Amino acid sequence: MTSGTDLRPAPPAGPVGLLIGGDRITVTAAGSAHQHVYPATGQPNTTVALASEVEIDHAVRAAWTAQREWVSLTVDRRRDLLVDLADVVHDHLDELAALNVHDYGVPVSYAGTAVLLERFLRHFAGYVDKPHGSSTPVNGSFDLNLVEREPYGVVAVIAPWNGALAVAGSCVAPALAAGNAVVFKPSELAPLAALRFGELCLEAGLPAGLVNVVPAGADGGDALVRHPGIRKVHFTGGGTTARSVIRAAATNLVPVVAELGGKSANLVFGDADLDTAAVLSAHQGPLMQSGQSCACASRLLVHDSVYDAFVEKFVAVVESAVIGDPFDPGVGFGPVISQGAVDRILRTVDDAVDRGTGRLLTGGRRIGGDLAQGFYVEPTVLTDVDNSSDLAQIETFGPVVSIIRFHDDADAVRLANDTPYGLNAFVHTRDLRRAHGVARELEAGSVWVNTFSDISPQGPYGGYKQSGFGRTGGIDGLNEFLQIKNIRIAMG
Ligand code: TXE
Repeated sequence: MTSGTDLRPAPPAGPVGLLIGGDRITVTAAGSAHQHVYPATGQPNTTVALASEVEIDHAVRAAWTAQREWVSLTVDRRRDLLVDLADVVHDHLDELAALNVHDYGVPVSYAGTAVLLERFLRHFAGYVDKPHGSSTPVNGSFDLNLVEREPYGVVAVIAPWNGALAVAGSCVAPALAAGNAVVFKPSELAPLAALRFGELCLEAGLPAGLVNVVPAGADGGDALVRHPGIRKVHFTGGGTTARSVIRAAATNLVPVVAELGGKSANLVFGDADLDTAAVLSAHQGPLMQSGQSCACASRLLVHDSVYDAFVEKFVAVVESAVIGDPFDPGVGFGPVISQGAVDRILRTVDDAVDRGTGRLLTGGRRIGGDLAQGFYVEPTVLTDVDNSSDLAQIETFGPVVSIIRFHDDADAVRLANDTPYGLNAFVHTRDLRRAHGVARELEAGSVWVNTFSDISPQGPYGGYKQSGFGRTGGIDGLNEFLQIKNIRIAMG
């Protein structure tokens, strides 16, 4: 391993427990636990108790008690508590970034999700003491008609392993700002940073039970969604799981917001700044979080006129990635989440090469040497990819990018939209008319022009098509956690 390993913060001593109503529970009724494996070494680093139906019920009950206390506080007090939480998160950014590394091996140089968490908290704290409702005149009467926006009460927030802190910011923060309590279920594969966030909520002075953190797998997650005390579900994860969640939510007809996967197109036009586009595309493609991001620009569409020149620049940037120990601040590329992910990613690449649906330009192998024990896969680029192939149509969720050639703007839009997903799209051009025109034609919830997916608390984020529905961020993200009541008062 490179320098810096002797400075690594130790993982939490196991067993890591649940946080329910302010209590830390390390032994669950079902006694189930997850042996957490550190992806950079393939070695176990701690054990995590997993919530069963019993603990889920405790968490929902604790949440209802805390929610009633939360809404008994005035809005200025609630606002100030969320600001205090943002301050406490700020004071612990390094610790949270280190826990992210222990969770899923993301390089400490990418502390993005911890920083996002603070930004979202500050943003949504600003909504708490602002008007949430309105009044309207009514036909044929002088009655007083109020349109109120009220919290649901207790909501479930379910996070994927690659972004628990980002989901804490984009989902838990607005839920609290709207007056709800939260039962927050991180993935069993990455619970550490989420649990620490729950403790920071207590340190900031939020009522115990307002944020309950219950690591669990599918069973615990299903019990949470089905619990009669849950009034809304915010799910972030893959489409297959989303279908299970939506079916379970139908039990009590509970509304669901789904933030799902993507197979985002990244369009490089002939007039683009190729050097900048190459750097942005490498970062947004195989390098950021080793491609384990819903926003991964995994389909790189390049205009004929600049194809050879751009591909050469792009591959050079990809091959310059600094690969190694995620705790080394100089490292930008870390492992993938598990052995299973290594196998799945390499199988995807091998299948494409064997079927002739893509030609390997770089990567495609597991990384050996002193990283052999970890789950490291080379940043991988294939060219001449068939856009209808599995490689181009199925989310790889790893450091693999497919390059596809296009001839004109219409061809680019057609290829980009030829996917069941619609989460992000990226456009590189100097032509303002083309940027606007293509952005409007792309079937994606977020379009990024000459930049990477720099998610902000202000901009609504979410999917078209099978990338999900509902939004996080901004007033749209807040309203996902408010329900509307119409009150009409007769005035005689
Ligand atoms: O998802 P999974 P993962 C997507 C990304 C990829 C996926 C990777 O594109 O598709 O997330 O994350 C819990 N009932 N996004 O592998 O397997 C499970 O324990 C209730 C999109 O974690 O779907 C975990 O906590 N819960 C996103 C969560 O569901 C269940 C950004 C997700 O698990 C369950 C980041 C069940 N039956 C990743 N089964 C975006 N769009 O912003 C599992 N879970």
